[in-house]
Amino acid sequence: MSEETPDSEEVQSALEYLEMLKEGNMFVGKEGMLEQLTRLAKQGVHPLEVFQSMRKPVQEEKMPPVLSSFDMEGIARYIADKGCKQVVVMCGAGISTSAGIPDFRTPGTGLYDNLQRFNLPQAESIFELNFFRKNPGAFYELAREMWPGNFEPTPAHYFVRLLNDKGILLRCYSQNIDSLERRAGLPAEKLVAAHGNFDEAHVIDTEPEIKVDINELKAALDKGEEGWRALKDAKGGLVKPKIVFFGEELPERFARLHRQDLATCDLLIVMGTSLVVQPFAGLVGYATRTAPRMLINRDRAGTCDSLKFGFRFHLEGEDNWRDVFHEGDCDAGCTALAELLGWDKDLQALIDSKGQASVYRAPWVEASET
Ligand code: CNA
Repeated sequence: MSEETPDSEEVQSALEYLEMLKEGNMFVGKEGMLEQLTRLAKQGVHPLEVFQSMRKPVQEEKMPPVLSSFDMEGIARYIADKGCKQVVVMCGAGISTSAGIPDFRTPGTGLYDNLQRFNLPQAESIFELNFFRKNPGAFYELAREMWPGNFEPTPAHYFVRLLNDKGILLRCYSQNIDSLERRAGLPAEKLVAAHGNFDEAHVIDTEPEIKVDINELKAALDKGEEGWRALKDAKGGLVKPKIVFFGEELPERFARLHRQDLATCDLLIVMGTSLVVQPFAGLVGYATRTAPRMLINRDRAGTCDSLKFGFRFHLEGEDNWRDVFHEGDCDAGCTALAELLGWDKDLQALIDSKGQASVYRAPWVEASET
């Protein structure tokens, strides 16, 4: 995934690219531009990224509206009238904050504002491979705190489970590494843990990859520095849970499924994410053009001025034919949608029983199954 802080290789490559353009006389009479690009390159921003962002936003062909109203009521009506069966959910750290797991970017409470104790050059460094190679202790301490088992699913997690039990969930794409979707009872085939999780561990920088039992890593981390150093010696390298760091590839499952899923979805629900980490954020733009999209979040994210084919809910009239922004907490938003669909008792039963309750299929799914 990418949202990296500059490392020397990136800076080097960006500066070399600029040098090449300079030799080709690209900056004659445009010295100011060269100066600015050099400054950005030193921060790790490649000139190609700058050129790309200068391009005009991609124009989308408008469509007749696919919602009767551009709010949650409109979405609920659409689900029932259309008989949705292929809902895709995308979620991020915001669906787990009410479980007690901080997100990354919420000012004050987010992880990035609370990592000073690790003495990091920048907050993001804690999830960077280069930094981990040199200073694994910081990540290991954080991993110990966030280790699954210490937290319970939230109503938003049970809502995703509810969509599945109703028979209308195609897939849930999660950026979260806390595995709470699975703990809420979502079957493995319905989840794409796009940034990995704590299910498996591996020795970094090994090809073919050396796998390590995750419980072995957990036991080592519980012993503190002595434990992870001993594990490193025993395995011939640092062991890390299979969560995706900045600069690492996303799991093969993400690559294999996302295009087809988004091309066939009949509704996209996005929850609790700032939509700034790529390639995950780009999924919003892959949703088929006739599928309504709803963002449930504390703040706006992923609009088309920042994301290719992103949300258009901030645009007026015919410029928005399918997008809804429901401002607020994920739990409240999910509960409101369940209520509008007449599924609030089912949702509550799942929450109260910690996922043990059984739920009737959506009427249109039941009718098609009998
Ligand atoms: P982020 O960038 O921190 O954004 C979170 C978004 O959710 C922000 O827009 C918040 O305003 C919003 N938000 C926070 N709490 C709520 C709430 N209760 N209801 C509604 N909105 C809320 O996190 P992203 O997920 O967008 O960033 C992707 C990173 C976060 C992934 O790589 C994850 O691995 C990583 N992460 C995961 C966890 C986890 O597994 N629980 C925790 C922290 C970070």
